Amino acid sequence: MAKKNKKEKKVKAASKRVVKIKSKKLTNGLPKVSTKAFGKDGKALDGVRILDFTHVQSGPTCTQLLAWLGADVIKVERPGVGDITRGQLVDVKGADSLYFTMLNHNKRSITIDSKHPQGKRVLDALIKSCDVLVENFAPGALDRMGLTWEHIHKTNPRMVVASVKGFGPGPYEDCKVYENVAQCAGGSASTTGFREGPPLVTGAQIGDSGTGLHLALGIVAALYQRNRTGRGQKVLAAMQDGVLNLCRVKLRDQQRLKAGPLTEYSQYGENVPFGDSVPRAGNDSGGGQPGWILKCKGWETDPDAYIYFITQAPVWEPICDLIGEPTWKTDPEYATPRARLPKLKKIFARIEDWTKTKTKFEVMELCNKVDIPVGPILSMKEIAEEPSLRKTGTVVEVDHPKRGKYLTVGNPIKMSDSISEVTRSPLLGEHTDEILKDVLGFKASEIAEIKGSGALSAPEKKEKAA
Ligand code: CAO
Repeated sequence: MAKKNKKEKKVKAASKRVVKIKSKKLTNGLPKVSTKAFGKDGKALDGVRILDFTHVQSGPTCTQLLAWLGADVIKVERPGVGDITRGQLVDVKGADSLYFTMLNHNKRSITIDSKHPQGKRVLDALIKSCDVLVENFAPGALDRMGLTWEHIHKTNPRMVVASVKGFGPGPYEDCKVYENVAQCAGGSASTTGFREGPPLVTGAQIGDSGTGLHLALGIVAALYQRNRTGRGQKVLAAMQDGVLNLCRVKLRDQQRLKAGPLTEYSQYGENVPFGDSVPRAGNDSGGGQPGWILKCKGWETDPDAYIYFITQAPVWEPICDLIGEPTWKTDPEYATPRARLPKLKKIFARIEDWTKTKTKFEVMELCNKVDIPVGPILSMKEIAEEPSLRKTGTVVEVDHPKRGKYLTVGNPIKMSDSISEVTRSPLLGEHTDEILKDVLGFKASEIAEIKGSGALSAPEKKEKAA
């Protein structure tokens, strides 16, 4: 009997193992499917803690996004000063600037002098308790603080160390870089603007915010890989690389030049020869469907009374009907995309005669009814007042204790099971005490010692000699 029992137990244990293995196979190693309502089971990056050593725009864009996705972001700032943007482009005296508040939502702030021995002690404690360090200091600055990759990796081998730099390894790797430098070095400026004019930078912050987005993706991927390997890694997003990635289609065109002129550029229709590098293409569309910006009713006084109009080939007939040129539907001079290419300037001038009789919103309505792709040139005022953007949380009103209510751009990435709420940016050092106590577990006596050392406060200003 005892023997039988033993055997039964063995079989049961084996079958349990099989069930376990089978169920693992069934769920692909993932936990059971949540039964909670979508949006009620936490956030995508819950449990991830970020040591945010970023400043200005590129780095803060990245960590703000991670905070919206649920990470606990602890922003380390220099005592007394903080992120330099707090005091840049100030519009409300005594309050953090919009430059700062709009890039640092959902974060906590601690002030630490990273070069003070007690400051280093706090930083090491943060390195041990965080999953990711994100920084965008000038090249070498992190090393000069003593926070080399070797030191960080030894202190916390699981930590991901993510950096924005202006350039990757190469001749410019030591350079300090701001937005427009990156736009120029990444190929955007040389391909933006009109052929007869100088290179132009664009209003979209593709160097700063664009690179911050690239870095955020690298961080999330590194955290995913860490689930398998158990270790952290370095993640680098160089601003030149980020801009070039966004200018990918222009490097495409550079290579197409070898095969002959770029026929979709209006320069081709105007019989202007191409040189040996991609020219500026004004408002030509980057794809194979010709497009241009056209005046609408009121353009004489309203600088934004314009519309982007795309003469997409499949909707050529409705375009002809709308603008009152029905014969162009069958006229061999206009009926095919190839026949139209050399006449784009004339065609757009004719379409503009029509758009000038309507507001940009009337053009939008009429064209969309027949599937013609058009884009009204929306001013920032119009965007700020657009009810649908408020409804989706893309434009959000936030309350701030020192500046009152202001508008910001919320999380542009909408997830059905990780809902972002936008909370205000922290005041300088607002969370220093709670981080020392609750996150790092320092005792009251240790906190007093660290604070007493001056590592967390601004050096007192020396009195001026009489
Ligand atoms: N405690 C003590 N020192 C601190 C500190 C802290 N909490 N935080 C920063 N510092 C120190 C740094 O250690 C550095 O000192 P050293 O030069 O002695 O090493 C110093 O502050 C200045 O840092 P920085 O060189 O990064 O700042 P900067 O204003 O001179 O340059 C920028 C700014 C943006 C040009 C440079 O950081 C950079 O090139 N970053 C990488 C590219 C980037 O992100 N550019 C986008 C900026 S947004 O347009």
